[in-house]
Order: sequence, then C-alpha cells, then structure tokens
Amino acid sequence: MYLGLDASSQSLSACLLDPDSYRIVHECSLRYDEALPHYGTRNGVCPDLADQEAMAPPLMWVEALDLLFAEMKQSGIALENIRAIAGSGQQHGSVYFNANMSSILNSLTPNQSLAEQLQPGLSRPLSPVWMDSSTSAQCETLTEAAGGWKQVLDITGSKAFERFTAAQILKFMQTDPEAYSHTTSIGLVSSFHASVLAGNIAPIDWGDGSGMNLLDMRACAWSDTMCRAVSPDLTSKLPPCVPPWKVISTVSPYFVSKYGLDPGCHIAAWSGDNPNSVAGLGLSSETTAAVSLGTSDTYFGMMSAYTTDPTAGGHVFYAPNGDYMSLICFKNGSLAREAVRKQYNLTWDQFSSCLEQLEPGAHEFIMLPYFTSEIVPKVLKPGVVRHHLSEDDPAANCRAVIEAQMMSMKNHSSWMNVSPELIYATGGASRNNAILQVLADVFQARVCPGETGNAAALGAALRAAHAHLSQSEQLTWEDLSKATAPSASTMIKPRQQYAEFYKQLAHIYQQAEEIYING
Ligand code: ADP
Ligand code: XUL
Repeated sequence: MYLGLDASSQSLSACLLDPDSYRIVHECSLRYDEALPHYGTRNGVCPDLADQEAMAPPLMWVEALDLLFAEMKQSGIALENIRAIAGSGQQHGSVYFNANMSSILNSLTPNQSLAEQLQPGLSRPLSPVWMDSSTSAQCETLTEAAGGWKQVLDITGSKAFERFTAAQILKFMQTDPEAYSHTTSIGLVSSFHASVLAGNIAPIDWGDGSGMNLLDMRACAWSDTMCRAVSPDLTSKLPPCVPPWKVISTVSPYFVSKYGLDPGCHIAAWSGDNPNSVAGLGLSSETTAAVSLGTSDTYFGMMSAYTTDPTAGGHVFYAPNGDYMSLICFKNGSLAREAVRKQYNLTWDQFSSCLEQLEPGAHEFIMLPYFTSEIVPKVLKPGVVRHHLSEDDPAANCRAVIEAQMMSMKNHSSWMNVSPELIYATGGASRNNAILQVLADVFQARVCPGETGNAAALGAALRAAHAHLSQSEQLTWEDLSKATAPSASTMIKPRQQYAEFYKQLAHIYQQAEEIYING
C-alpha cells in the first residue's frame, strides 16, 4: 500500500491506496481540538494570541501522528505492507529546531511518545501558521532589502505576504533574538512531519518551498537575494530544497518497532496541501481548474509557463510534476461559512436549503464577508458589510456569503487568463452540492467533486507511489493521476440562464470591494 498523510490546519488524515489499482482502501482522520484537547486549540490554532497572530503547537502535530498510527494499527491495518509514505502540510507554517534536534530524531525510542522526546529539540514552542497576518512591517522591510515588490514577485512567484515564511522568520528574529540564536535549522509543517517519520532533518520540497518567499522559482534553489533580505545567516539554517518526487529516507526505526512498519518503507518528501491537492485531483490541463473549500478557500490551476500575477494577489508554486501551478488563497472560506451557519443555528442541510430557497438574480443584496482578516483582497481589519441585506434573513445571508466567495474567486482569478470548462472541487465543503451549484453558475463551468473530500491526502499517497516507483521504472505523473481523477458521474452543470446575472454581479462586487478597501 501507499500511505498519504495530510497535516492540515484542523486535522491529521490518512489515505491508504491499493498498489495496483491506486484505489483508496482506507481513510481516517482526527481533529486536533477534539482528539488532543489538552493543547487547548480552537480550529487547530491557539486562542488568546495577539491581534492578527495565528500559531499552533508543533508537539500537538506529532502527538497526532502517534495517535493516528496507533489507531490504524488497532483497526487491523497491515501497516507492514506500506511501501512508501508521503505527506501534505498546511503551507507556510514554520518549525524551529535547536542543535539537539538532529540527534533526537536519530535516536527516537518506542518507550516514550514522540511529543516527549522532540520537545527539547525545539527552539520555539509555537509555530506561526498560514492564518497569521501580523507581519506587515516585516514584509515591507524585506521587500525593500530585496529591491522592491516586483523583484520579490519575479524571483519567488509571489510578492511578500504576511503568512509566507520569510516574513515570519524575520519577525521571530526581531522579537526573540535569543531563541533565534539557538535555532540551527528551520523547517515547514510538511518537512517537520517528514523529519519525524524519517528520523532525520528532512529537506523541503519545491512545492511547499514556493510558499516561503525564499525560493528562486527559476533556479529551484534558495535565493541569495531573498535569504539575505531576512538575515545573512539564513541559508545556513535552511535544509536542502528537493524535487517533490524525492525519496528522502527509509522510515525511522521508531515506527518499525512501535507500529510494525517495514524497515524498508520509503519516506518521500512531503509537500504543501495545495500542490498535493493538484496531484489528488489529477489536474494536468490549463482548461481545468480546481477549488479547495477547506478552512481557507483556494483556487488553482496548472501553468505551462512561469507567469506571475500583475496585480500581485496570486501566487505561482511548483506543482508535484515539476510544472508550475497558480494559486489564490482566500482566508474567509469555511471560517466565513461556519460563522453564518452558526449565527442562524443551522445544520449544513438547513444551510443548503436556505441557499436553494432564493433564486439567483431575484434579489439585490450583496455581502463583503470579511469575518476575519482577508488575504485576497488584502483586508487587515475584519468587517462584514451588508448592502440591501437584513441580518434577520437567514436564507439571504446564506446565499450572500456563498455568492460573495464565488464572485471573489471569479474576479481575482482573471489574471490567469483561462476560462475553465471544468472545475474540480475538494475540501470539507465540496460535499455540499448547493454550494457547488453556485460555483458552477458563477464560472459557467461544470463542477466535479473529488472522490474523496480530502484530495490533499490522496495526492500525498499518489506522490508516495510516484516517488517509490520512479526509483525503478519509468512512470509518468499523468499515468498515475489518471487513475484517480474524479468521475464525471457526479458532475454539477452550470445553469446558463444565470450567466448574465453573474457577469453583472461580478462588476458590482469589484466596485464594492474597491470602495471598501480604498475608502
Ligand atoms: P482543512 O483541511 O483546511 O482543515 P477541511 O477541508 O477538512 O479543512 O474542511 C473543514 C471544513 O469543512 C469545516 O470547517 C466545515 O466548515 C466544512 N464542512 C464540513 N461539512 C460541510 C458541509 N456539508 N457543507 C459545507 N461545509 C462543510
Ligand atoms: C495557501 C494557504 C492555505 C494553506 C492552508 O497559500 O495559505 O491554503 O495552505 O490550507
């Protein structure tokens, strides 16, 4: 079997694939808040931090690893049959190691938990994660040091963003120079999990490395200009950057003795959740886009050439096959949908009924849904604006929040210059057909929900197979991903009668957004 793990914002999930058919044979998941309540997280992050900060305890993530392997073993899964493991991490989050980490990883004993053993190897007990937007000052500093935003965009595929790792490292260095001086190595959420499984400090793959503002996207190597803009010693603290299909090691003896894994089981490089979702959805053409409706909403597609967003809201990352992918991230994804659902005390079924109650075009309301600060468009101060929309009307608010999200995706993806004919959907909300219908109507494209709500875990499992098999045979990524592309039987069709209405609404949203942002 091939195992894909997904260490996402709120949960750790596993997806096991049959080695011949690449079909899913087992899936399981645990939510950090519920399975590990002693860390006190809310939606996977620590409550009560300073304004705009978002952090999570890395020890919680490793405790979750122990728990998930124990659960899989207990439910009778033949873990000894796993040939290779790869994984997916929430992007941008960083983990800080001191000089002890390497030897701790090398000598993990099954008699103690991972969390107990790894604790002395961390130089920072909390990891900043992608929801953090507290580093605007650092973004400015490093942009200036690197020669301006156009230079940063050109080198790294993105302008400096608050959640990206470069600005986060700079903030750590400025606010806790003592702890920074004890930091000998910096990893990502993805490479941290890979390090634990491999029993060695793991490299960072190109895909997740693209979300750091530190990778030279043309050279596939750490950019001197960008690293220096953070700190002259930064390059010495970064692990190597490797292709996403690299086998980095065999599994650590810890997992062999404790959970019965085969000592020859390969650990492949982990990557970010968005590149993994590209793999899990079998995305390979520019006319097909994908939407991930998870804690954040992301919109992404494949790119044949390196093209950056002139409006600088979007990103270019490396895809798992070594091509480029475009990506836009909206923070008010499930966070905003949940806020509306909870405000009116609705179940998801009731939310869907509300959404279907009102016909598109039969109303004039709009909502700007910044329940929390927003990445695209950049809104640092949360605020919800309702035009012609009464807060007392649950159905109207359900429709307004979903339309607002889809309008934002439509408007902000226009730089990609492709009108997708087909959109694959993944993430927790992709099981909601009423939401997907709005997506189909707004983009006038067919929408196909993924076979699993978790394309990131599936993509990781496929990447494990790709890395493992590439060692001995010629295997094209296209062959492998065809095996799992979502089936057309569950396709949601766009309703043409709403095309014109949504075209007009897109202009209205664009104007409303501009007025909100520019005052
Ligand atoms: P992440 O991987 O970012 O942690 P997921 O992709 O697992 O998140 O999505 C989790 C979210 O999915 C939950 O916060 C919840 O709001 C949403 N969700 C779950 N079921 C539904 C549903 N039926 N309709 C809409 N949203 C849903
Ligand atoms: C992408 C982003 C989020 C995280 C968490 O840039 O910040 O999608 O990867 O899912």
